[in-house]
Amino acid sequence: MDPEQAAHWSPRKKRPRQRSASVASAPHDIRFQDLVLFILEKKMGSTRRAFLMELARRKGFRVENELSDSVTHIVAENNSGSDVMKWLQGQNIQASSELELLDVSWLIECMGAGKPVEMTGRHQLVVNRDYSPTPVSSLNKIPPLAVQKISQYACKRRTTLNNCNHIFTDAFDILAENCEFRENEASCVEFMRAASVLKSLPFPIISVKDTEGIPWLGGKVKCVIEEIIEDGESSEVKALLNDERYKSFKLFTSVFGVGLKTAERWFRMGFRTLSTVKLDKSLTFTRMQKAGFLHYEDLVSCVTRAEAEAVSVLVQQAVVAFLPDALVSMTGGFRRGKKIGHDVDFLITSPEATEEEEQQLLHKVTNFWEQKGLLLYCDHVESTFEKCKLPSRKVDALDHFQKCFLILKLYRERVDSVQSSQQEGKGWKAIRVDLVMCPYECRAFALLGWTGSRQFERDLRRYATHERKMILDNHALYDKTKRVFLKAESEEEIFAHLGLEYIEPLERNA
Ligand code: DCT
Ligand code: MG
Repeated sequence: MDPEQAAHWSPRKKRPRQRSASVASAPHDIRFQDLVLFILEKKMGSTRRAFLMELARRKGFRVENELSDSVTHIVAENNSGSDVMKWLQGQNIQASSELELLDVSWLIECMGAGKPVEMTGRHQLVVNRDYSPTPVSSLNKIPPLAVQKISQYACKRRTTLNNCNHIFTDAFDILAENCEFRENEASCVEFMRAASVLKSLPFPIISVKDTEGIPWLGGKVKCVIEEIIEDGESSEVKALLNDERYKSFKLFTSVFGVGLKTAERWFRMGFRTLSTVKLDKSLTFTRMQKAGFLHYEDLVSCVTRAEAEAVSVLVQQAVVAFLPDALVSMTGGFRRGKKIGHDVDFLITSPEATEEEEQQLLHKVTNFWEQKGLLLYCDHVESTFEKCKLPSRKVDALDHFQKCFLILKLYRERVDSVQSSQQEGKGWKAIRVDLVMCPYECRAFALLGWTGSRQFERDLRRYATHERKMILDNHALYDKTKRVFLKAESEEEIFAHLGLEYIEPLERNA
C-alpha cells in the first residue's frame, strides 16, 4: 500500500460498525520499539481507525488499542492540537510534555516509507495559545499563533545559531557564569537550562505569556524575563557586570591555565588586574599559565573560521604523514557552524592502526611541529581508556581518550588574509588546539561527545539515563535493561538506539 492509497482510503460499502478495540489483529513483529502509537477515533471514525491500526501493525509499529502511559505518539485526523488537548482533558488525561501529537499525514508517510519518517512542523499538531496581537509595525516580533510542544531535553530540540532571544540568553549566560564562579551548581544549571531552551525558540519572547508551557522558565528565571521585558535589562545582571568578584573571576579565568581555584586565590589575595598578578614576585605560575600570559592577546581574540580551516589543513597534513589511513574531523563549536571559537577541536581515529601506532601518533605530530617551530605549548594526556568498562553516569564526566592541549603558531599566509583576525606586524597568531585520539570502534560516540554543545551533551546523557535506562558517554552506550553495549558506526545510529530523531550538528547549539 502506498501513501496515496492510504490517504484516500475509505470504506466503499457501509459495514456493520465495529468497536475498534475488538478488531481482530494477528500478532505482528514490532520493528520500531521506541514508538508507541495511539490513533484517535474522534473525527476519523472507527472503521478507518481500525484499518490504519492494522496497517501500522503490519508495518512493524506498536499501536495501542487504549491510551496508556506507554503511548509516545497520538495520531489524529481532522483535529487541531487544541482539539486533541480538549479530548485528552475530557478523558482526564494530563498530556506529558514528551507526548507527540501528530496529524495522520505523518502516519501515512510512515506507511509509505515502511518506517518512521521524520516529524516536521507540517505533521506536528500545534497547541493554540492566547496572545495579544502585536502592532503590524513590528511584524518580525509577532510570536507564532501556536507553539509546538517543547521538550525539557536539549537533545529533543533543534537549536541553530539563529537565536532570536539574545536579550534574555545573554543575561542568563552571565547569571550562570556567576553561579559557576560561586560554585552554586543548582542555580548555574537552572540558568543554563533557561538560556538553552530560549535559544531553541523560533520566535522572540515579547510578553510573559509567551513563556507559558515552555520548560525551565519558572521561578527566578521568570522574574528575570519579566524584568527584561519591562525595563529592557536585568538589574541583577547590570550589578554583576560591575561586581568586583565577577569582573575579577572573568578576567583571571580568561588566562589559559587559570581555573576557578586559582582565580579565587588571586581574588582573595586582593589582585584585580592581570598586570599586577604578572608582576607579583610571590606568585608561581604553571607552565600552562605562563604560556597563557605569554600569548594572552592572541588567545582572547577569538579564532575565526578561516583560521580554524587553516589549522585543519596543518593537522590533516601532519596526521596523514604518520598514519595515512587516519580520519581527522573538526569537532566542537566549528562543527556546529559557529563562525568563531575559543579553540579548534579535532578528533582523530584510524581503522587500521595498531595500538602502538595509535598511541604514538599525537607524539609524532607534536614533535614534527616542534621541529618546524610551530609548537608554542603542548600538554599530552595519555589514554586511560579501558574496553568494556561501563560508561560514566556523570553528565559532565571527562573522557579517557589520549589527547593533547596545544598552542600552535599559525602563520598569516596560511589564512585567507581578508578573514584573518591577526594583528598587523607579528605575522602569526597563537591558536589553542585540542587533539583527541580515539579507538576506531568508539569514533561515533567520541564525535558526538566532542561536537557539543555542552548543554546538548548533558541532556543527551540525562535523556539516556532517565528516559531509556541507558548510560551514554564519549566511549559507549550501555543498555541497562538488556545489559549490553550498543554498537554504533555513526552518530545517526546512536540517536536511533536512544529512540531520538537525528539532530544535525548545526542544530546542536543548545
Ligand atoms: N564538552 C563537553 N563537556 C565539557 C566540555 C566540553 O561535552 N565539560 C564537549 C562539548 C564541546 C566540545 O567538548 C569542545 O569543547 P569546547 O572547545 O570547550 O567548546 P566549543 O563548543 O567548541 O566552544 P568554543 O567555541 O568556546 O571552543
Ligand atoms: Mg572548541
